[in-house]
Amino acid sequence: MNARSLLTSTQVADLLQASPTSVKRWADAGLLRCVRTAGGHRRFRPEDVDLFQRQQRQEGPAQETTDVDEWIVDLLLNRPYRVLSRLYDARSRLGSWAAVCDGLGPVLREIGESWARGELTVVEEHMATELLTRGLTRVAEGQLIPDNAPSAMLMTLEQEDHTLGLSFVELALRELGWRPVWAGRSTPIDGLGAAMDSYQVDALCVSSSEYANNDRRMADAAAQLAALCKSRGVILVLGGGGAWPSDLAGAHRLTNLVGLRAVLAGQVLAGQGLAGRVPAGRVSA
Ligand code: B12
Repeated sequence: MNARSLLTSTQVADLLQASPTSVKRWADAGLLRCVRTAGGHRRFRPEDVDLFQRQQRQEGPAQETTDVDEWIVDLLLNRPYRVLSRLYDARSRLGSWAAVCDGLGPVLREIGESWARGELTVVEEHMATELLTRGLTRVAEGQLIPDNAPSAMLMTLEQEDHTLGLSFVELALRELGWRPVWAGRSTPIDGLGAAMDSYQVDALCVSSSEYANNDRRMADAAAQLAALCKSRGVILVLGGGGAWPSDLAGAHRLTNLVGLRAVLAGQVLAGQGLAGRVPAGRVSA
């Protein structure tokens, strides 16, 4: 294709009547295909813009990624009822809590970038993310899970305070009929095996944010976790934007919650002894 027939983000924004920031966000989220110039700028083929436009029309305004700015306004203005109503509205449109939480990824990333650009203060960032966490917890705890349901321990590694990914995991788990067992933030690997034994967990879900960008440290931690899980027959799921190794035997490396549904439902279908403990009707992906 001739480089001159490619469109810039601003030209696409004009065509779609959106802001260039939204266009870049759609591209980065993989919703709108783009190519990069040698200088790293995004360029768009007209047919990809056309396809995106048609998909948007078909799917209507249901794409969670399109209302990032509205989410951020409600979070920053500390509107708990609006946040809850947004969560339930998104659930009704997107069909699963996993999809809702994946749709919240761009909201959090935008909050992080606004903070890094100096547009949000640390206090505002804390307030916005606390409000979201509280909303997610409130929704999650409304879904009661029987004590004998399969369970997953949720944790982040030591020095990792980013727990929102775990709140996402909790919602996705409960919807599948799984019971979350919170170890939470900055959990040491020492003593983890004993805890997994006494709580008899079926899976270990570990979240790490982009802050966890030390490849070596992440690879070491992942190997230790894989060994602990393998010897106990526990499913290991490594999620979030951190630098987990991508090809570790004995671990599922996931970057979204919809994938978690697929992994856990797959485990049940694979008949690994959990099927009898999952409430009927809860296991389909
Ligand atoms: C909220 C937030 C905080 C909050 C966390 C509150 C909380 N309870 O979680 C607080 C204020 C505590 C915080 C602190 C810090 N933060 Co902070 N934070 C963020 C922010 C805005 C969102 C993090 C988040 O929840 N991401 C969740 C989603 C969006 O990201 P994700 O990891 O891609 O996960 C997706 C999937 O993988 C899936 N998923 C996640 N986990 C799991 C797990 C499983 C099992 C599965 C299946 C799926 C799954 O869910 C998501 C949606 O699909 C990010 C911005 C960003 N880009 O992430 C910065 C960010 C991560 N923070 C950053 C920084 C620098 C810090 C601090 C060092 C700031 C400081 N100077 O104190 C500290 C570090 C604290 C620590 N020791 O961990 C930087 C890291 C940059 C870097 N590469 O180092 C970021 C990227 C902001 C930025 N743009 O600069 N932070």
